[in-house]
Amino acid sequence: MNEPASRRRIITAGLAAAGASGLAYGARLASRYGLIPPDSGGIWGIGETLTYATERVLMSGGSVAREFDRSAISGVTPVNGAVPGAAAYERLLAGRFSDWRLRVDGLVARPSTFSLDELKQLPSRSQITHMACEEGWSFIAEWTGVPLSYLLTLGGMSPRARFVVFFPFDENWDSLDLADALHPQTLLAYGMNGQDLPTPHGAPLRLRVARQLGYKSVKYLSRILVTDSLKDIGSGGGSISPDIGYSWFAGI
Ligand SMILES: Nc1nc2c(c(=O)[nH]1)N[C@H]1C(S)=C(S)[C@@H](COP(=O)(O)O)O[C@H]1N2
Ligand SMILES: [Mo]
Repeated sequence: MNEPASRRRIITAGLAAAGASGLAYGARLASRYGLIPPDSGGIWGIGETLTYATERVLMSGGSVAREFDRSAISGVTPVNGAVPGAAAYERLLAGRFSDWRLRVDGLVARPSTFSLDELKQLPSRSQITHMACEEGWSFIAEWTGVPLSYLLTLGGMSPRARFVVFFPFDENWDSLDLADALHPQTLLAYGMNGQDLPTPHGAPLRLRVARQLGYKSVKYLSRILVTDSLKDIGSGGGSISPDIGYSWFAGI
């Protein structure tokens, strides 16, 4: 009992030493290649930088999340969070979102707003993917919507753009780097399992990011901002997550 325990200690100590120099090297590389996530200064520090940088280097070929057959769609679709209580949201919901507009602004040549009907007329994509919540539950559903890359191109995204920020009607704002924002599976979804997006799942429009945990898929969207820096938004960590103990990058 003692012996393996002490061996384990030695191995762990060795790994920690190797890990420390690896971390320093990794952090230098990450900084050289622009692989520092916006919350690297927070409690996640260097470990968070390495997770992000490793995924970005490993996945630079453009990996895609698995898509499933219709037969895999889950019968039960849990919900995270309450429907926003903001008066503005309640009013739009009562009017079945006919007055709702998505605002797209920031580093785009043509800042604009889109009604739900206008979004529905743009090219759409449907995909059946797995939504995994950090709380441990998950489900498979079909999502239909406009590829975010299409909308960004339509707006004339500036070459200075580095992040896309998503503001909902509640406090759960978030952002993506361009690798995820322009990824072909990143959708602005207005449909779920062949119907309009149900209210608790984020009506009228939500983000679907297939390669990250569920919390990155911001529901109840109101505004999309294209920016070159996240440091002046909220507490500067790129989303509400670092403020509440989760990391900005949630790749799976
Ligand atoms: N605006 C907003 N978006 C949100 C949330 C939220 O509370 N508010 N919860 C997130 C979390 S933690 C998860 S796991 C997914 C779950 O999506 P669902 O509620 O449609 O199942 O939505 C994410 N998007
Ligand atoms: Mo979640």
